[in-house]
Amino acid sequence: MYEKALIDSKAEPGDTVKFVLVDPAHNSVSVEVPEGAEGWQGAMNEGITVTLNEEGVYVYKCTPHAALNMAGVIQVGEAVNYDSAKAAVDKLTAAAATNKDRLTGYFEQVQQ
Ligand SMILES: [Cu+2]
Repeated sequence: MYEKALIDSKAEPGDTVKFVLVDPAHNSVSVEVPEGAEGWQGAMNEGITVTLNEEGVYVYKCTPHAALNMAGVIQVGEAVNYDSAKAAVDKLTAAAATNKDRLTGYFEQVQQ
């Protein structure tokens, strides 16, 4: 599991987030990023470092464990893409088989 996976976080534009692999068979892939921001596609069994340059809400998941709702939320500055981020969270949650309240619980902590 990633050190920071499944933990909501608030960052500032330009901050770097490092996903550290501490357990095999995971990755980190962005699902929703603010307009103008670059998404990321972490390889399986590798950590990834991403720089979050744009303000907004970033939603990410672990591809092989999306069914477990293994996903997270990072808020960078203002939540300028709140609605589209919420839509991404709702979509991931609807597709998940278990832990239905996990990601929505993180998203509830996003400050508007
Ligand atoms: Cu995983």
